Amino acid sequence: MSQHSTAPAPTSTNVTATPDWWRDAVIYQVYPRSFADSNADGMGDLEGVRSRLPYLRDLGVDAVWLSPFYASPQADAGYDVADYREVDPMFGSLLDADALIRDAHELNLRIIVDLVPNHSSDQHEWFKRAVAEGPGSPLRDRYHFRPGKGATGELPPNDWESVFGGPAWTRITEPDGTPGDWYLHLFAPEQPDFNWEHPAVGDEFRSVLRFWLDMGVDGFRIDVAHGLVKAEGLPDLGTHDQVKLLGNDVMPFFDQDGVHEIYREWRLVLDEYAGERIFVAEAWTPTIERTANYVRPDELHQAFNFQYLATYWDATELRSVIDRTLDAMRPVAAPATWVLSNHDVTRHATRFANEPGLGTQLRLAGDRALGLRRARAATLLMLALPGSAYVYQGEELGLPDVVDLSDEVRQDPAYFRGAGQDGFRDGCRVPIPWTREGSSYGFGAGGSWLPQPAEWAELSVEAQTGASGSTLELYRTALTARRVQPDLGAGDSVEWLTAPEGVLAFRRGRFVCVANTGGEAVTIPAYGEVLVASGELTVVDAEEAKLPADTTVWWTTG
Ligand code: TEU
Repeated sequence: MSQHSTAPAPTSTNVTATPDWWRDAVIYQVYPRSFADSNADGMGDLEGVRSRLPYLRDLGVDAVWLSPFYASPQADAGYDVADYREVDPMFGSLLDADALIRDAHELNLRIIVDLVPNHSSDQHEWFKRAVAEGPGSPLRDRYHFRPGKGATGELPPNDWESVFGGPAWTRITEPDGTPGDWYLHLFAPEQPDFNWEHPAVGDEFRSVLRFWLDMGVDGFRIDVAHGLVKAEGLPDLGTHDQVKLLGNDVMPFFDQDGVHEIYREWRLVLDEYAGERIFVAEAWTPTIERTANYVRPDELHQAFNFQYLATYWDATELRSVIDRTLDAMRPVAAPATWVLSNHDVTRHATRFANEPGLGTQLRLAGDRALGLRRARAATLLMLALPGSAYVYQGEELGLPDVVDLSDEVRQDPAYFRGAGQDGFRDGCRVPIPWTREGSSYGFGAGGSWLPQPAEWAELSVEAQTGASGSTLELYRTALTARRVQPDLGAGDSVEWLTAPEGVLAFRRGRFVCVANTGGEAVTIPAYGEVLVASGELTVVDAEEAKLPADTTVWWTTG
């Protein structure tokens, strides 16, 4: 937080002006339906989030990113937007959004909203009219409508598959009842992809940006930022091994060079507004080097580091991804980002409770205690790295994924279309336990849309607050340290120190971070004073300390 000593000055958004605040910001992801429920309908809402803002301020984060709360039929938990300028009644109203933004700013928290430009809901006005107006409707050009192949058009126009499984095309029934054109949806059928070659689409989204910027938001997380532009002619892929999100070649529907043009235009809009507002790209690209293209100086500010998220708890692999990330970001002068969990992947406490190589969507509980120990250590490692870090709601409580949800309560469309796909995302979306007792452990007074396990009473905010050694207190201590210590978070490099096998050690100014990813305790030099540790460390003498397995420690060296 090198620049956080800057004198407070009012900005248009009322938060303290801190130049480059986003370069080392810790950004907390709120998944609104699962955070806090103010009206006892079992579903979280904006009022619920507002009531918990003091908790987020005390946790020590800089900004809050909210997953979508727009008008939506909720076919994909709000990532199917029917009206980009409305709040879904399930989450509240525009007035609630306004109150939330204002209150957050009073508390010096910034608000980032989720923008979903790759596709709309099939209940969006444009799409409904495109279908209802019949063949030849000019609104069809705003999406990807195509005639089918085969004698009667009975086959999809190309071989692309949806990320959620099955064909990426659905055939419509024309107003006269006959089978008609097909439309493209890289996700669920209820999420038709926009045609970004059509100027009306770009005009609309620049206007939507302005709508929320005028509301006072501090930035946007761009959903599927890699997907907006499709290769000319929508060419067949010719293979069915097509929906792996990382490490593939560039796909005709992902990471096309044309997307960068869009972001250069958006950047001009954003920069008209005071207060250093930002864009963060949700861009799944084959390599971190290609991710760096999204954060060139005239494009977006940050991009999620999914290569880091997909790395197992292993010193060699972690060091390699950290080096590659920093090397890729340096030439474009963008901050690295670090993320371990979000609403699309198995929580890191559960990933690390299991064997490596199982991917980021599993339904195995694994060794819970081991997973939690590693998750805490992984978080401390992440928070010592230069750049910006993302925390997903509930990870500060050490929540695991809920792996035994029954099919009746699951809502993730990826699960139900999952012909060979992953799609176990409900397990990381279970509502937050705030209290030991009460309906849904304080989430709300009306139960919770996904059932919470009974063990979560002891993982609640209430149970962990002030409890020495709790995961919540570990996060608070680490986040506070980041806020007050200039050397954590700042810069664009780490100085690696010699360390035993399975151990990562690096210096960051007046700090040393040592992470033991191995299964045995190791003896390491006592680098200074222990600032925070994810487990019990034995200081042997003035020179040496014993670092237990799966533990990270931060030292201050002077
Ligand atoms: O996700 C994009 C994406 O490709 C993956 O995260 C994907 O959802 C997952 O691997 C499928 O199993 C974004 C959102 O974060 C996600 O919640 C949405 O479902 C998706 O876009 C569509 O909007």
